Amino acid sequence: MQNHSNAGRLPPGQIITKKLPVMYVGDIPQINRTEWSLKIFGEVQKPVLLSWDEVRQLPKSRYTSDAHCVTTWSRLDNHWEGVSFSDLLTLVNPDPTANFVMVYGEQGYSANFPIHDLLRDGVLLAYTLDDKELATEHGFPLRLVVPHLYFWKSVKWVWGIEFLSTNKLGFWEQSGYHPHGDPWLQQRYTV
Ligand SMILES: Nc1nc2c(c(=O)[nH]1)N[C@H]1C(S)=C(S)[C@@H](COP(=O)(O)O)O[C@H]1N2
Ligand SMILES: [Mo]
Repeated sequence: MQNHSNAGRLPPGQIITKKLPVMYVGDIPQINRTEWSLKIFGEVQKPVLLSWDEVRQLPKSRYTSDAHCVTTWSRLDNHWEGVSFSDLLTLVNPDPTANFVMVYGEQGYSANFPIHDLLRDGVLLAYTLDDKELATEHGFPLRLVVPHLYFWKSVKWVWGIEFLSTNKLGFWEQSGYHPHGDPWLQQRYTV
């Protein structure tokens, strides 16, 4: 399946898939945008609770990136649109000691990051995929996209972003997934 233009884009041990599979634990939550909000809290100067309209009024970023699932599928060239993590960060002004971030999704899902990973190009809180409103199963209304880490880190149905001075482990990271998850280094599991 790999053609010339994909050379060097596939991390070791990965296989290309054409369609983006749907992966989740628990149930697919049905979220009403008018009742939904995004909470940004923790070690910050100014915690915020953003409504859907407020999120949509923030600067819009677009980024095309590849998704690499730890179960070995990769889907190339996903077109995402949303708010960049750096734009969200300026709203809350994190404390200088806030070197880590936990991102929370519905149903107890979460993923942990060193803050510098989220400040890289292409890290978005996305609301469209391939020019269409995010489908329910892909994380409607808002999902995280962190293209340079395994896709389990790209939390769907995001409701919260917490800034922390110490690193905690997220949902899968507590169950033996690698705390960092770099697909180029095959940081898949720790057990
Ligand atoms: N809230 C939540 N986010 C999640 C998951 C999940 O189970 N719950 N699964 C993760 C995993 S393992 C992958 S591979 C991607 C899959 O995203 P997709 O279903 O849009 O392809 O979502 C990630 N984000
Ligand atoms: Mo995954």
